[in-house]
Amino acid sequence: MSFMTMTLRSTPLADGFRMPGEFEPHRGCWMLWPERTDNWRDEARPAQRAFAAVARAIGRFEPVTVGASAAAYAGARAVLDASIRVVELTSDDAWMRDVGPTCVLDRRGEVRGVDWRFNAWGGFNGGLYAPWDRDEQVAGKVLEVERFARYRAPMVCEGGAIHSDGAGTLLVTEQCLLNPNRNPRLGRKRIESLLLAYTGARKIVWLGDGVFGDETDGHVDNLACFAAPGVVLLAGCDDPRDPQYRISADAYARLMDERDARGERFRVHRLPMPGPLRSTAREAAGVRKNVDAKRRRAGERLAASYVNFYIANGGVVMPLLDRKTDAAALAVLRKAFPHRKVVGVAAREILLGGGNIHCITQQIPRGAAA
Ligand code: KQY
Repeated sequence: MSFMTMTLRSTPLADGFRMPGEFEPHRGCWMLWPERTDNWRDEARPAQRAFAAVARAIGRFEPVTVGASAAAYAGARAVLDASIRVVELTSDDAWMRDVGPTCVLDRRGEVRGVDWRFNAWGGFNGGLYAPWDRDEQVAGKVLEVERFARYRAPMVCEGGAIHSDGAGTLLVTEQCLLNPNRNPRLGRKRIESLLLAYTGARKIVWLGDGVFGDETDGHVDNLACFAAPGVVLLAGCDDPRDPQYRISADAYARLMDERDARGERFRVHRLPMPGPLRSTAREAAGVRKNVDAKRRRAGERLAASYVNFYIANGGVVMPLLDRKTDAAALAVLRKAFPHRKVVGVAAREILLGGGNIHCITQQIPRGAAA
């Protein structure tokens, strides 16, 4: 028996594999440990406490594994609950959604992983840091630990740029996936056919822009996601003076006009928009400057969204972002997920790093036991 992850030359679609919905059963969840002091303030300590709280909340529902570098391992082990598995795994930052594998599943329950090309959300054309070579290796390493075969996709993509309903539909944004800083040599048609080939989906539903100010160039996982096939949660905005208003209205209109892969219309639950939230002078001052990483400036609007939650087995772990809107968001999520326990985790420290709970997690589908 070989323990080396096999890299397959075919595609998930050709082999009868599909990307399941996040709401389908999980084997567990992977995360990474934050330590970049040029992205996480105050030596990354507040972010580490927030990540540990997310791991603890998800750990109530399913097994969690956290990858930490050799240098950070002992600290991570000390802060994370004993029930969380910590493995040595070096990365450039801590966004497992984007650098981890996108898992696909076949009818017999075999799980395999798609390893997208990663360029730190835009490479040298607006990307967030350089280098990113250690991030590039994360998906392959996770697949090796999980003993899953790997598909190496010939395009730049991040896990946060795609949502699947598990029934043939993929939700994406034009702002991100057609951005020239991802796949400048590929046109819309080729991008569509590669996305379908590597997720096993049959139809792509294109939204326009992502959340206002989202430094990922508008990842869909901050704007909209599936609660079930045909059921979408969307970041809403009620203030016509807010630049988010047009973005949310456009996404809603597109969803109303569209059908999913089964030919069904979408039912859309709108989540409230927190804030608008901005970073404070104290928060920005706690981040070390580095010419090779995006600068964090005081007063910048944060791309805050309640859509950036994680669906676990029997649970939903949502970001708490704004006392004025948290309860209303919780109520929407409870209604959309009547059979799951919705748990909130204080998430401002994650938001300050440019993402949220969905961005720092990656589920592994349960599949059938190997
Ligand atoms: O949206 C995500 N999936 C990740 C956010 C990454 C932000 C990097 N600073």
